[in-house]
Amino acid sequence: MTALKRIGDWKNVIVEFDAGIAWVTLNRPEKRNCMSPGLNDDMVQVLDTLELMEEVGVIVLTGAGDAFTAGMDLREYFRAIDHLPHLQQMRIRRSAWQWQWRMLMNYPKPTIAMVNGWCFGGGFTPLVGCDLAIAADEAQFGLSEINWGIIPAGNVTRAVVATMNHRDAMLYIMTGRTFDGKKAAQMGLVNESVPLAQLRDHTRALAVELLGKNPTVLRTAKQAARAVQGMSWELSDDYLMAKQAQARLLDPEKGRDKGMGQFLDEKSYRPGLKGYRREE
Ligand code: ACO
Ligand code: V55
Repeated sequence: MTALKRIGDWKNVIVEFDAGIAWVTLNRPEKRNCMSPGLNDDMVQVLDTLELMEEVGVIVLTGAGDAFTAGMDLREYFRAIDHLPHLQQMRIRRSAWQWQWRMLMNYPKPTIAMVNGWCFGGGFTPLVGCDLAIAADEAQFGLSEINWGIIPAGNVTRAVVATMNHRDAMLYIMTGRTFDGKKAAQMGLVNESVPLAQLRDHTRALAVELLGKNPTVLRTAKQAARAVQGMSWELSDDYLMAKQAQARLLDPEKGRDKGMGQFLDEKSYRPGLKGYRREE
């Protein structure tokens, strides 16, 4: 494994860089990486920073120790702010939603959630905010809100119904039962699950695959896949043609023309089977 280079100096998040991949690790292992206002503020800054770093092509979100994240911090994010004026509570909630879904869902670079362990409640929002997710077979997920007397808010319910089918969503929202990584993959909450010992290498391989794609086109494709979800077919068709025209205009490597030239003229590759040669 190549050496990871540490970037920045955040209290609650470790950011390491390695050959185009930024490994973002929620780092409160003694608190199972539960999300405090401080951690949320750090994550807003981390995502802002990585967005502009040319050398960062893919982001992997994971957790230190044996948790991905135990959800929102019941002490610091809930009880400690109960007595604050509503406007101050709203400000504290803002940094949570800001990174967990607003920033992640429209992020200009591909994002992968690498679920290494516990993933509860509020953890589902950044999980679903990431484009792709790989879990350890051993990871345990749960919508535990019902177990401590709240409903899954903070857009957790929205994230769940966007990824799980109606029966599964209802079952886990209403019971708070836990399920493992294999079950999460079977339900489509994550793309796949692998033994914990293979999780990092497996995730790296997916990240490297994404690094091989044209970044302008990849960004446009993933943002479009989110955007069309709220559109009629009429609007979506027009939007997608416009986005494709925009991507073509913005693409410095002129991928579309390269791809066609290498297939139709040179006959040097088959787009159904792999990508065009990007160098040259
Ligand atoms: N909020 C605040 N503190 C937490 C949280 C949390 N969500 N999760 C864990 N911690 C703290 C514990 O209070 C404990 O702190 P302490 O050492 O100061 O006493 C420390 O993290 C370790 O927790 P343990 O419970 O001892 O760890 P264990 O490995 O035995 O269990 C587990 C891990 C299952 C994740 C357990 O900590 C747990 O149930 N956490 C809460 C999960 C949850 O319901 N999250 C909220 C979801 S709802 C929402 O996010 C809106
Ligand atoms: C919850 C989660 C939140 C939040 C408020 O699931 C409540 C409970 C993900 O953030 O801001």
